[in-house]
Amino acid sequence: MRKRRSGGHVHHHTLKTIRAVVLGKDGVGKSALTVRFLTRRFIGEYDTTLEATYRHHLLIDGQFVSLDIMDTAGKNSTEKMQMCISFAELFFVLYSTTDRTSFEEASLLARYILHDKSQCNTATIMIVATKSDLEHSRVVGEHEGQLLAKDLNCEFYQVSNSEGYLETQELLFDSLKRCLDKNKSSPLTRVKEGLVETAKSFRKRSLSHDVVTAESPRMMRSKSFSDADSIPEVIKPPSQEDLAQDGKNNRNSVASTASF
Ligand SMILES: Nc1nc2c(ncn2[C@@H]2O[C@H](COP(=O)(O)OP(=O)(O)O)[C@@H](O)[C@H]2O)c(=O)[nH]1
Ligand SMILES: [Mg+2]
Repeated sequence: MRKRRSGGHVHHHTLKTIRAVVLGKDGVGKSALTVRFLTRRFIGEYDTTLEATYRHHLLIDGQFVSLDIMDTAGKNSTEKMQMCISFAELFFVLYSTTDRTSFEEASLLARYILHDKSQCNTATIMIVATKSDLEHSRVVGEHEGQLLAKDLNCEFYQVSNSEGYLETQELLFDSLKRCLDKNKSSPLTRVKEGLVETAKSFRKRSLSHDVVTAESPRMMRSKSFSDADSIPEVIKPPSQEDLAQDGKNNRNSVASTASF
């Protein structure tokens, strides 16, 4: 599973931007998942009204990716959904395995995105069931989530935000990879690049060195992140010009979107 991510080939000159949004009923674990994506940590209590967009740099199969991820909160109005659809190409639609109404809402949200004409060819939707650790409180079976995803031709993941980070990291990387693959020009290009990647992957490197998990003090904006220990080291992305510029944009663009 990790080999796929450890290709040694690095495209120094390209930085792909992927915009993602995390959706779902309040309480399903959107903030918990976002924080797992960004810091690998689980804090337990999150500001329930905080809506924010974070920028995160990663390296996936030799491709530098700048991920803008919006953690939403509050009612999912039509206006808000339209804004999310125009913002993002990648959608994490969450429901809690312990809350059937959240499952129904997730179904509506995913259908809404799919039926929006401007997104029907480009959106990548991941249906994510959360709180799989709370087996005793489960009211939505795993097969129900699988069926929904199959029905909508989306991907399905069931995760626990509270127990470990590997499955949430896997979800993140798989979804970003899908977005990158969608952007690739042709099947032939894909085959060629695949061969190059396979050859390069003989030069094995460890996951921890390949996956750039940059995080920044902007997370300190929320009280929930005030524990200095929860801020992992900042790993400098290697393309200096691109990323110096990007860093500037970053400070401007990372802002609360509480005005939805
Ligand atoms: N046991 C468990 N609790 C979770 C999980 N995900 C989130 N929570 C908890 O559920 C509550 C709501 O999570 P939060 O991320 O704030 O939900 P949001 O409103 O969708 O952003 C918090 O108390 C979290 O600690 C999970 O996978 N397992
Ligand atoms: Mg939240």
